[in-house]
Amino acid sequence: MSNAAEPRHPSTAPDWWKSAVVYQVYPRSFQDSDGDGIGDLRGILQRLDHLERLGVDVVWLSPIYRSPQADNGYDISDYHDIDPVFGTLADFDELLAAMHARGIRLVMDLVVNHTSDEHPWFVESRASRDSAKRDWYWWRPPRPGARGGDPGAEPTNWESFFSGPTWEWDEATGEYFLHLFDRKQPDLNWENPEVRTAVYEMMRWWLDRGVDGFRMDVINLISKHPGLPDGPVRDGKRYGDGSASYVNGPRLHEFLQEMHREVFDGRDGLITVGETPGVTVDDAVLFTDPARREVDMVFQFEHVGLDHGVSKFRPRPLEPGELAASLAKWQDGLRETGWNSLYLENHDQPRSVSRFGDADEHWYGSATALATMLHLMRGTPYVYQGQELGMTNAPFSVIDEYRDIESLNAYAEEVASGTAVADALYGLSLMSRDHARTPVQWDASPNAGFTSGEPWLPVNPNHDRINAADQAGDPGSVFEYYRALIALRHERPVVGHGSFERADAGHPAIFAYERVHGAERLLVVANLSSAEHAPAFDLDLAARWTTGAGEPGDVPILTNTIPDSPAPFDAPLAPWEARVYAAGA
Ligand code: TEU
Repeated sequence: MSNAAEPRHPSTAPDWWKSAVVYQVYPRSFQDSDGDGIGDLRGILQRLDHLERLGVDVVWLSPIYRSPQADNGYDISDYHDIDPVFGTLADFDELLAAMHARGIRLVMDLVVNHTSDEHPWFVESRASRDSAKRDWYWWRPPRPGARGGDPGAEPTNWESFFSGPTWEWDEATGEYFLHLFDRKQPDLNWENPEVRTAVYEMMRWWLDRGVDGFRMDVINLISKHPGLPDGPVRDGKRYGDGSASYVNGPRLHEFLQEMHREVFDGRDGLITVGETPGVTVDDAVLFTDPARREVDMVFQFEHVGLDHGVSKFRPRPLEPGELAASLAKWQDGLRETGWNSLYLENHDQPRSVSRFGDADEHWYGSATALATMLHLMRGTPYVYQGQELGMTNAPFSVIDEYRDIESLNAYAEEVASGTAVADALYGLSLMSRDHARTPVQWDASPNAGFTSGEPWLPVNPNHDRINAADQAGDPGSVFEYYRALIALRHERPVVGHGSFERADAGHPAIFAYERVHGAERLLVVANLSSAEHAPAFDLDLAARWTTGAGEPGDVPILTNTIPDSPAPFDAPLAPWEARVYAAGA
């Protein structure tokens, strides 16, 4: 069914990305081509048929640059080269050309809040206090009166995203450097114009090579409040919360607009997405208002933080309706101006069918109902590798099975502060980033077709029943359902360009919304629970969609029930049933 002979012709409209679907490749876990157990660029090349068949328009590639891999490539030591574990620049050029030949655009991960501590910029910066690059990073003396290296002597009390303080003592030059993430990820000082010039030059280098845009890692952390004040210490916490000093910092919009002028002006057909933890709806409007010329869209974090308890690794169960309420709030907030990314998964999040669905009792239903809900909202949907197969969380039960630096640090800190091992492991079993990082399940063979060697992270044993080989071409599969959803966005302008109006007025587990674009209308009704529920709607909507037997609106154009049932829009929904109705086109 592949249409490789007739490549799709990507739209050239300035907002083409509104009708596009992005697929994220985490290269380490996608496909290994050389048997070292780690995915690589030539592996991606081998699997382009899968992406083309799915119908995605853009691939976002997580970092493949040269890196010591302390944070799986989010610690870059050379922005102008490919890490040998992933391949070479020649492999990269070949992959890019092969994607373009199939009408697929390629977006690079741009990690410029920090570099690796092994980047030559940082090596030079740390060499001496009067190094020409000293000021490219954040160096500070110990707290007045304290002795460098002693606990509490750090210049601020901030806690790192990866546990422990955000400061690392450098004995040789007698100062601390700032790292919001791991100690091997020192933060660049964007106050220094030389840093910004170097970053923009690097971005142009990749665009000149042919890439189609950037996903900008934690881009809303690049501007720090230069005073670097201490943050509040919350209950039960050892360190302070410094986020007020670096989330959406004072010069952020200035930097993004400068980047736009220096890098993107005069180049067409690109896509830019800012990863922005802690962003509010109002901030997101500013980032993505086209008139402000910053970024096309953001990744906001509200819905993936709903289940965090006192910490990410002490999660709480969600109430029915919480997820939909949060997503609908973002739909409303960006209804006039701005644009959002639609995502439930990425390489930092647990698998959505395990987290928001019912992977045990209603695996197919919940994987497809969640997909329906997400893909037909206003915004640009992102599919994370394996999500289109309904991949689930890993069944890891001992700490030795985990690899992720965030998980390992959080576990060590929990156990050191008295948490029972079983409780610390329970937190990881729900929230570890490694759940997203087990190898893609291509087939039922011993390593799921991912590698001929020993995979760097174990393959999920359920690959014998959840895998791409079984699903492609099977009309009752999660994969084919995703394919249909992606096709709907391409075929119907209402999906990319329509308005959003929430429509349900009954049980909180039912999420229903209407999309309208000119005469074209779409109604999505999804039961996001494992119980049957009858929907209720506001009256206006009922009047618009009760059209009488045989009229459009009575028969869903897409349903995740097997076999399809021609249910009217107000018929009760089975657990995790989702239906999509169309009219007027
Ligand atoms: O993540 C930034 C981020 O804020 C979080 O999602 C983070 O990964 C963590 O889960 C907080 O609990 C980006 C990248 O996506 C992530 O993989 C990197 O580790 C991080 O930045 C540093 O570059």
